[in-house]
Amino acid sequence: MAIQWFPGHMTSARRKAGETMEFTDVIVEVLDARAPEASCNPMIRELREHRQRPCLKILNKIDLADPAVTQQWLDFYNRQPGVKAVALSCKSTADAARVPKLCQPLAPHRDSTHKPLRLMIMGIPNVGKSTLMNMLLGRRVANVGDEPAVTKSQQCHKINDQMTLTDSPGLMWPKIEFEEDGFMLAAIHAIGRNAVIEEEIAEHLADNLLARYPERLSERFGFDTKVMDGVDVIEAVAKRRGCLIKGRGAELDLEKASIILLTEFRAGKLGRISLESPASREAMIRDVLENPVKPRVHSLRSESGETTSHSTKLSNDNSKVAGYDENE
Ligand SMILES: Nc1nc2c(ncn2[C@@H]2O[C@H](COP(=O)(O)OP(=O)(O)OP(=O)(O)O)[C@@H](O)[C@H]2O)c(=O)[nH]1
Ligand SMILES: [Mg+2]
Repeated sequence: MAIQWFPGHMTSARRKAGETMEFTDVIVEVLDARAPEASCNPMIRELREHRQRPCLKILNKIDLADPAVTQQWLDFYNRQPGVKAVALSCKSTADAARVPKLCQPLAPHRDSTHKPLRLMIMGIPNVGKSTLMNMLLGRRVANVGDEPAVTKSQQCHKINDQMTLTDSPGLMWPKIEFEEDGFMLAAIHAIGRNAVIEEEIAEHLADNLLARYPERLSERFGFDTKVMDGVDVIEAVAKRRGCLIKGRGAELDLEKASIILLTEFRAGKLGRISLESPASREAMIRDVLENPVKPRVHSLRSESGETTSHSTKLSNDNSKVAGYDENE
């Protein structure tokens, strides 16, 4: 089941972003370094290309991403016209302090001794935009939190006489083209809980980790991953951590195990991990184009070995799959 999440407030946020962009000199686009292209909103690129605005791409949360892969992404983005890419952690004062100096050369026409350079921070939810805003201002002007869609409206502040900064709400886009991107976005916690099923996200994350960092799973949870698939990993986590459904004997609580895997991945407990690299992304896109209708049935086995189709479970639970919650 493909993940889509475009809550109501994002329609107005998108319109407002388009309006503000007219009066912006440089777009500071914050991406998640663990999944830079999956977290790169095509709608933001369209808006910025329409207005021909230069862009500083910040691959944020480098403390959680694989350094070698982050370097590959920097090389990838720094080849794009009108783009400068850096990798940093917005939680670090020293890293955040580099941002104004990196933006200035991107708008050489703007003489900031007379007119302040106007920056707008954009990006998908929960990537660290408001954290950056607060760091640059040296005080807490915006709420931050490890939940997507904390910021619901724009706010502009003066950093100094030479620079202003606008923070904006996290923006998703109406249709995520590649199914795998939806799962990566959910794994990094950019998608609201109402639009996802934790077990399914964890299963995809486990598949990704098995393919890219199997040793991290073994180190963290102490099992041998050699003949495992994603579902096996969730079951093994449940066994290792003693996740049992109350009153149901030895039946494993796979939901609880899924949440453990997701939480520990998000907190960096499995080490620094990148969910995609330029090469893996190219291969993923090639695969989708060559096999356009390749239905992927997600199944979580019960202890008895009986298999339940996850897509059936999903389609019967409208509250979980709607993803278009106007009130969110
Ligand atoms: N590990 C790590 N966490 C970070 C970093 N930057 C931000 N965070 C955390 O990421 C979470 C989201 O940060 P926010 O600044 O609220 O993100 P946002 O992009 O403004 O999110 P929305 O307002 O929901 O769009 C918070 O828990 C931050 O503490 C970083 O460099 N490393
Ligand atoms: Mg915010």
